[in-house]
Amino acid sequence: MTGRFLVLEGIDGCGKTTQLRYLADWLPGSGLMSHGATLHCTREPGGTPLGQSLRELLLNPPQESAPAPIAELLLYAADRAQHVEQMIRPALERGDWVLSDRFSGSTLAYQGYGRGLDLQTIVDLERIATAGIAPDITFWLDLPLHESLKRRGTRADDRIEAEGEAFLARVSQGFQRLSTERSWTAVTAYQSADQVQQVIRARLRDWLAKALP
Ligand code: T5A
Repeated sequence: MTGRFLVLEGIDGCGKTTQLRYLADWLPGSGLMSHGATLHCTREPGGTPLGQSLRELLLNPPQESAPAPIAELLLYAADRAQHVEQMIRPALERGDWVLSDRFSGSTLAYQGYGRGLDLQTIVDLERIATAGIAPDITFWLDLPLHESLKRRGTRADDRIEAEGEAFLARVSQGFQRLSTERSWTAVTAYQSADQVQQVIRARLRDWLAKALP
């Protein structure tokens, strides 16, 4: 596997999409990617055509179709299995770079710490769904809850966001624990988008300098 797999994680509204766009503009000309490598930007849920359908079912289900917690967990795992098989693994095998808005850390944070589902079951499912693919580096955008709520403003909540503040607080604590346990790169997201981006770029350069021979 010669490519690189980068992931952005964090609570809703922490700025992942914004940072992903900045990285997508900068990375190809940054000199960090090897010659001929392509950058693929993607997200979970919804990184494949099947995943796009699953995303709709998960976030905006038709009335009375909202999944029960275990069904929700399995749908996120199905989205990931398809994403890895159809998109991420082939790209990495070609030597390309993949930049994903969320990956398996989100399932531990939301379904594990948020919903209270068994963490070991989630780790077992992660192993099945990812089939050995793991991010090379995960940036955790650390944002206080009140700022996340403020940034989301009056935008309509999806089904997960509508779980409310106590749920999001558990998710947030989960991300904090995961960041330590999994040695993620923590970035303070409570600063301007430009400042966040500069920190991410610096941390990425440092990491690549150590990771590359
Ligand atoms: N989920 C997902 C699970 O429960 N389990 C799983 O396994 C997975 C994979 C996905 C939902 O599914 C859940 C988690 C989610 O609830 P989503 O729409 O993909 O839903 O994810 P969200 O994270 O909710 O997407 P958002 O668009 O809400 O948040 P982002 O991408 O983190 O934030 P962004 O960049 O869109 O920014 C939000 C707002 O803040 C502003 C932006 O302009 C925007 O208005 N902003 C800033 N403002 C001030 N300072 C900054 N530094 C700013 N950066 C951005």
